[in-house]
Order: sequence, then structure tokens, then C-alpha cells
Amino acid sequence: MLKHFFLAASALSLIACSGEMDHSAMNHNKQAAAQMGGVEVSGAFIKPPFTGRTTAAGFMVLENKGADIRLVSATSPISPRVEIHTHLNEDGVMKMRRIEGIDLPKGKSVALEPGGYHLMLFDTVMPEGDVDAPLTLTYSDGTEVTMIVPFADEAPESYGSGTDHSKMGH
Ligand SMILES: [Cu+2]
Repeated sequence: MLKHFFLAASALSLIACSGEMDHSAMNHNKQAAAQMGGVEVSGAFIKPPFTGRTTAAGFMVLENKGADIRLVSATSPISPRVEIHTHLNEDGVMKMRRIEGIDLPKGKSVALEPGGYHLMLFDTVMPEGDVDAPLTLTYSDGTEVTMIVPFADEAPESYGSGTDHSKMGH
């Protein structure tokens, strides 16, 4: 279904938008990011389920270059149920909690990263022979952005290229 959105390149997060797509921008060095609805997504990856398990997790950095907005949901054809989660420290124990969304303040970067915000993909069916999968993010203004996200156990090496993550909000 979304196969036609696949892009050649080696990239970390190959991005495709649900509407138009700017190939030149994608082949550019900043192809790991897409600007849709004012939110730039970079370094997205899905950590596959552990052996014998079916829960995968999605991570990325969301940089909001537009007005205040909120990530309200995510979907993927590889999972019937994708939830937005955070980690909370409860009496010294880190626990995951489902949350309704993630506020993305204007001008800020918010990281979905291990130990923090993340997407949880339940009952994941790994696409056979595939190295990536579509992931659609829905924002509070109704904007939907579909990107092609690679599977990786940890953030791709060049995750931070072009961006100094040490200066990011977390
Ligand atoms: Cu979780």
C-alpha cells in the first residue's frame, strides 16, 4: 500500500508524507527529516520485539517549527494497536504509562527515546524480509504524516548528524 513511498537512499528514516512528497528534499542530506505540519521528524526507528515477544517500540525526535501542537496518535500496518507511552518514576521504579498525547511546544524538540516518551506497537507482525515499515503520526490539528521507519535495536549511528542532540530538551 505505501510501498510507492519507498525511497532509495541509505537513510535512517525515509520519510514519506501522506500528501505530496518532495523527492529532492528527501534525497538531500536532511532526508532523515520531513517538515509536515510544522513538525520535523528525525532519527525515527522502530525497535523490533524481543524474541518470542510481539511488542515493538518507536523512537524519534520531533522538532516543532510551527505553532504549538500535540502528537495525538500513531498507527502502523504492522501493529493493530499503537499507543503513546511515557516512563514515570513511581517510588523509585520506572513504569510505563499510556498517555493521551505529547505536547510539542512551538520551537522545541521533544525526543521519544528509551526511558522516556515512546510509541508502543502491540501485536507487531514483522514484515518478512523488510527492513522498514510505515508509521503514521497524527497531530492535534488533524495533520497525518506517514513515514517509512527503519527497524533498529538502537538509534542509528548518524542519528545526531546535523543536529546536536545534547542541546535538546531532554
Ligand atoms: Cu511502552
